[in-house]
Parts: sequence; C-alpha cells; structure tokens
Amino acid sequence: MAKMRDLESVSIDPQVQFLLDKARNENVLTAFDRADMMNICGFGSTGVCCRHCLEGPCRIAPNGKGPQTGVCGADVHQIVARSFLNHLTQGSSGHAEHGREVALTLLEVAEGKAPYQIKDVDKLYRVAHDLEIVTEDLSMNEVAKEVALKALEDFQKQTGIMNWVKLRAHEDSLNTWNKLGITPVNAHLEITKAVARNAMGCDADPTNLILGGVTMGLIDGYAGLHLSTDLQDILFGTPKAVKAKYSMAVLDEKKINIAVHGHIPMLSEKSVEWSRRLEDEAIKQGATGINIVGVCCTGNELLMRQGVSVASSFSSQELVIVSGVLEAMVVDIQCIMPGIQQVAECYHTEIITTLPYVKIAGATHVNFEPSEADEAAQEIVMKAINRFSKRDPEKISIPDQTVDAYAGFSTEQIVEALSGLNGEDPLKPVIDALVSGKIRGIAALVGCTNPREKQDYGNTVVTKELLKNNVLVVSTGCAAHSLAKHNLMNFDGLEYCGEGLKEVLEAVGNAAGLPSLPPTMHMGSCVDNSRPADLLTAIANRLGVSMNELPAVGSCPETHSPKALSIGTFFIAHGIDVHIGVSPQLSGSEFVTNVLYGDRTDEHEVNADKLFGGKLIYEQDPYTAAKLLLERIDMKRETLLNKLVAK
Ligand code: NFS
Ligand code: SF4
Repeated sequence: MAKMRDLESVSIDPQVQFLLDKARNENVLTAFDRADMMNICGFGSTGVCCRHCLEGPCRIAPNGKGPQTGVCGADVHQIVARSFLNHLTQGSSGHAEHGREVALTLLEVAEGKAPYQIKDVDKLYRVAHDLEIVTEDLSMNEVAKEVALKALEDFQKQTGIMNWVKLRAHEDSLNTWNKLGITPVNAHLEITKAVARNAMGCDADPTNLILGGVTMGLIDGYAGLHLSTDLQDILFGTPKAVKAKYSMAVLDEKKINIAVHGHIPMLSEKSVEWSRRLEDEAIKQGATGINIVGVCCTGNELLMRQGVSVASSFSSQELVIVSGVLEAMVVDIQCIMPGIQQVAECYHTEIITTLPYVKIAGATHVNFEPSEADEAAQEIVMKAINRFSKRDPEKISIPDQTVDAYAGFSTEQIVEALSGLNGEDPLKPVIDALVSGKIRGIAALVGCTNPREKQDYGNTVVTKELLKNNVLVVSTGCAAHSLAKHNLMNFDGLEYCGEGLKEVLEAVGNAAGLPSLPPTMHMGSCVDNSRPADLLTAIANRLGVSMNELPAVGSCPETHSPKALSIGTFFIAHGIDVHIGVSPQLSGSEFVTNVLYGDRTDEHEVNADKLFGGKLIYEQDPYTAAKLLLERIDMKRETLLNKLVAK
C-alpha cells in the first residue's frame, strides 16, 4: 500500500479532514487516497505520449535518448500540441453540450412543452434585441422561441460568425480572431474539425494546432459560457445578492438530505421545487423535512438563484456520502467521479443518474427530459425519502460549523450595486478606483479543486495575496467554494483586504445598504465565467480600450478539469493572462511552452502574448503565482494609465 498523506496535507478544511479520517477508519477509499496510490507516468505528465492511431502508442524519450518521433514521424512538438488540443476539445465540448441542452429547454418552454416559466422577461427582451430579433408583433413565448432558435443556429450554421460571438465579444478581440482566421462558425462544426485535424496524418503544425485550440476556447466561451448563462438567466432568473451557508455541516441529521451534483440547473431547480412539495412525505418517514445541498457547479447554480447551501467542491464530493446522512446524490453531467458509486455502496446513499449519456454502473437511473421534469424530480425526491429508514446510526457523523457567504453577484447585480454611488455612470466608481490605484487590478479566481492537491490551499493563498495588494477578486466554480468556506465571502474576510480595496468595497456596500461588499464576489458556476468576461468587456468599452489592455488576470490554482483549460484559453484569446497551478502536461515540448508561456519581449517569433496580449502562467507555488500576476497587472496598469492620460 502506498503511504497516504496525513490529513493536513490533503485539505486545509478541518471538516474535510474529519470526514476523510472517518472514511479511512471505515476502510472506504476516496479520491484523495486513490491519488496517493497512483504512480505518475513521466511520459503522460509531460504530454509526450501519443495514442492517436494503432501504429502506436508512441512516446518520445526525454533528453534525446531513444526515439525522437512516433512511427508516423510526428515529433514531440506535434505530439504535445495535439494532446493540448485534445484537452481543449474535450473541455469545450462539455460546455457546448451544456449550452445546447439549455437552448433546447428554452425552446420547449417557449412551445409550452416543458413545465418551467421564464423568470427574467427583461433579460429575454434585452438578449432578443441585441440578437436583432424584431419583437414588436411577437408574444413573450414567440420571442423566447426566436432566441432559442438563434442559440441553436450556433450549433448548425455553415457560414458566418456564431451569433453569440457577435452578441458578446469585444470588437477588438473579434478583429484579432478574424485576422488569424480562428473565429468560430458553429460549435459542432468546430469541435468536429478539431477532432479531425488532430487525427493521425492531419494537422502537423504545432502553431496551427494551438490556434485550433484557441478556437476551442472561443467555442467554450460563446457556445458554452455566454450562451448558457444568458439562457439560464432568462429561464431561472438573473442572480441577485443572496446569503447562504457553506461546508459539510450544511447536512442536517434530522432531515432527508439530497445532494444535487453536476452542472445543468434544469433538474436541480425542479428538485428544489419538489423537495418543498413533498415535505409532508418526509415528515411521515420521521424526518423534520428535506434538505437539498449542492455539490460542484450545480451547487453554485442553486446557490446563486435560490440561496441553497453548498456542501462540497469537486475533490471532496465522495465525503458528503461518508457523513452517513445522505439519502441520495442526484447527478447530471460533468465532474461526477465514478467513485461515488463505490463509496455509496458502503452507506445507505442512492446514486441517481439522470441523463442517457451519463450513467454509472450500479447506480439507479431516472431519465430526465425537460418535458417530463416534474415526474422525474418527484420520482427522485420520493426515492430519497424512502432511503431515510435505511440509515445506519453507527455510521452517522457530521461536522457542525457552517460558514456564511454572500453570493449572487451577476454582472447586473454588481452594476446595480455600483449605481448606488453613481446612477448615471455606474462603472465610473470602479474606473476611478482603478485609476487612483485604490484598486490595483481585477482578478477572477476560478476553477476546481483537485484530489492530488492540498484542497483550498492554492485557491485561498492566491486570493489573500491579491486582496492584500488591493486587487478586486471575483470568483466562480469550485474555487468560489474554497473561498467561501474560508471566510473570504463574508465580512470577516475584509481583514485580508488592502486599505484601498477595503475602502471601495465599503463605499459600494454602504450605498447598497450593507456594511460592505464581501472581500470576494461570487459570480456563479464555471459557465458563469461569462460574467467576469462581461464585466471586463463593459469596463474596456467604458474606457475605450481593448480587453488586453486591462490590468485583469484569471487564476486557476487547483484545477483538475480540461474545461478549466478551455475556459482559460477563452480568456487568453481576449488577452487576459491566466495562471494555472497544476501542470497542463505540456512540458515535453519547449516549442509549445514557449508559445503559451512566452512573453511579448521574447525573441520567439509567435506566442500568445504577442498575438493576443495575454499568456498562460504555469506556477505551482501560490505565493510566487500571486507575485507573477501582480507583475503583469502592474505592467498593463502602467501602459493603460499612460494611454488614458494621453487621451
Ligand atoms: Ni468547473 Fe464545475 Fe468544479 Fe472544476 Fe468541475 S464542478 S464546471 S470543472 S471541478 S470548477
Ligand atoms: Fe504514433 Fe503517429 Fe500514431 Fe501518434 S499518430 S500513435 S505518433 S504513429
């Protein structure tokens, strides 16, 4: 048996340590321990192993000792670039599928075939107007149908530019992509093209392959993030500031506990509704009610719109089950560890999959279609209720301290809060603060937690270092979970902020009737990375500059998912620097790392910084990472201020 890390090395969250200890004592294996048992392969981890055809697998020996090309003649740079494109294609296709599912749901709702109501009618009309849909003679449902059809065109059209790129992209960024010939036409076409060009015997130019990867970033950003956020806001409401609770302690021993896990909010919204409607059935079973808790991004979606409590981020998802009080874990798509089924078999928890293309051997499947959402949600909640009596009292143990967090900071909500200070020109207070230096820059702290990494450590250290240096921090995804649990989304965390930043947060908060804004602002799930992008686009437009001129960065200290790579690439395509704290498995090719990590001052002819004005920063140590991000912020700040003075 491999030696397991001690509890403090696994997570900085004592509740996660507590449940991992319980799991170990009960001989239940979870991702943290499986990570310790895994031998890391030197070829795979540097990206030099190719399995693209049956002449292989081929691997390139490091240090020039052994074969330097695959059987087909592919060299190490081609192989590494292809494996990078592979990751990006995988990441963006997940988000594109998410967008398409939401678009189809909106269409069914508009046609009266699915039991949801359009919650944000204003946003529907705003989006319709910006998509140039003539709404005058149309009913609300007809407008919704037109919007849904425009969204679906982004998976069908054969020429032109994707509708959502036209709708949301900054003009200067779009010009850059057009010049490079990488602007996407439709998501399915581009994903198929990426898979095809990546096959044996196709694209063998590493630069061209990386540019193909940037198109995948744009697919992620527009067919995935922006399209999903816009349509989800229309369907389920645009988030407003909300107070909620975090940590494993949100589980309630007296209630039927149901964890909703995955990404798309269609099912989880209905699960919340039915948990309220079936409360009496729970009471009949001896429980005091039904408690829905969130895991991963579905948790973020429900938190943002319904204030539902969040139990766990990605890496500790199995430990929610180890509490012994979870009746059911209902999953849809993405970031669902198959391991939850093995863990569930050690307790009374029922794992329920819901989509025909995401099943887990051994789990229960309840098919979910938007048109039959009520029936499915009712069946799922009843299954959970019926599990309550199967609990093993010997195995029950839950930590008991929840943490308060403020969330719900959609771009619309931030602008509304800012208009308390300046109703005419809401962005002016932020811009004044940026110019005066009270705010040094803006950072989006995003991405995952990863069982190989010390949970929450990188996410919280980078954040605290940036806050201390007066960087305004917004957050999404599982990273937001790390920040919330460690008091960085409630007023206790204001102590980490530098004076200038604190002053601004308090001024905006006061104008909105609060003691302050929280130290970091939760903008939602990973598809809601569209929101920081929207905020930065608005600031750039207000200043009359390109996005790559803003002192803005993204940081993803603990990622595990290729989705984080494709989202990061989306930001780099706008010239926003992105830090990643976990190896992106590229180090086998100096050429590829030069293109991605290279600086605008490098001799290397082509690199991301030169093409887009932003680059990838790979740095494992969170303190060093924060320093590197601040350097880039300062570099861009100086140029921007000079430009503004000259104007
Ligand atoms: Ni994002 Fe959300 Fe979490 Fe990472 Fe997975 S849940 S889409 S990929 S692990 S943040
Ligand atoms: Fe080997 Fe080339 Fe086939 Fe890859 S594509 S497995 S390098 S022969």
